[in-house]
Amino acid sequence: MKDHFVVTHALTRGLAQSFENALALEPPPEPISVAVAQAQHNQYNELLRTIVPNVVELAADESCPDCVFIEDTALVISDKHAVITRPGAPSRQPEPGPIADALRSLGIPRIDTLQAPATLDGGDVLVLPWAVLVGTSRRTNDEAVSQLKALLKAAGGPPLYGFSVTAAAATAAVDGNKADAAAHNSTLHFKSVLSALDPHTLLVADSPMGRALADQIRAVPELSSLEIILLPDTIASNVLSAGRHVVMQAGFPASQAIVAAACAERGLQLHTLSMSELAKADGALTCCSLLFAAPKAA
Ligand code: CIR
Repeated sequence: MKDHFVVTHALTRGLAQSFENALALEPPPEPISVAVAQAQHNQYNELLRTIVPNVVELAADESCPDCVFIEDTALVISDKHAVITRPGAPSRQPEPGPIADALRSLGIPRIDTLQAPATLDGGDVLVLPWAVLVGTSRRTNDEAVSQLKALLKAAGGPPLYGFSVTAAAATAAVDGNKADAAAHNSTLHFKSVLSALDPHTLLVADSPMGRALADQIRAVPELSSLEIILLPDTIASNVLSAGRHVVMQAGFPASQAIVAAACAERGLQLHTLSMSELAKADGALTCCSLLFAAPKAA
C-alpha cells in the first residue's frame, strides 16, 4: 500500500452567484461576500492545478447556492467504483446529477446511487484506500450507512466502519465547557473535525468533539494502526491530501507547525490557503473537490 493518496483527477464546481444564500448552521457575523468567496475559490482551483494532473471544473448551478461543495455529492471509492449520494439538506438534493455524469465520462465503471430514505453528505465520509469511515450526523442517516455498506461489499470494496457525530456531540457536551458546547453545535460533518494526512494518519481537532470522535475510532481494533495527530485549531483539521501534497487553511500557526513537522517526517509538501469566506457557509477545504485516481484509460 502506498504511503500517500494517489490522485490523478480533481473535480470542482463553480461558485454560484447565489452563494450568498448558502446554508449555514449559524448566520455569519458579516454577510458572505460572493466576490471574496469567488476569489478564494479561484485560488483553490489554481493551487489544485499545480498539485493534481487533471482538474475538471464543472459549471455552477444558480438554483443550488451550495453547489460549490461538490464533496457532498459523491464518494469515489476507487478507480472502479463511485457512489452518488443523496444529500441530507433537501435544497441540495438536485446537486449530484452533473457529478454522476462527469464521473461516468471519466470511465469509472461502476457507479451506484443511494436511494431514499437514505441521506448522506460526502463530508461525513473519509475514504481511505483500505477502509471507509462514516459518521452519522444531522445530514447522514443509518439507512445510508447500511446501503453504503452493502454497495461496498457488492463491489468488493474496502470495509466500512461507522461512527456517530451526533453521539460525539453528546459526549462533548458533557465533557466540555460552554464555549465547547457552542463549538460542537456548529459541527456539521464528520470531516469538520478530522481528515487524513496520508492513508495511515488522521489529523483530528483537539476539542471535546474531535477527541470524542478520536475515542470512537481508537475503539475499533481494525483501525488501531491509524496514527492520530491532534491539532489545536478545529478548522485546520480539515486538509486536502493529494499525492505528496497537503493543503491546509492559512492563518493557524500552532496547527501549521504540527502539520509541517508531520509532513516533513513523511516527505510531504505543505501548502496553505485561506477559504475563510466559504467557511461562513460551513465549508472547509475537502468540501470543494473530489480527488481520486481515474481509470488509466480515461
Ligand atoms: C451545507 O450546509 O451543506 C453547506 N453550506 C456546507 C457544506 C460543506 N460540506 C463539506 O464540508 N463537505
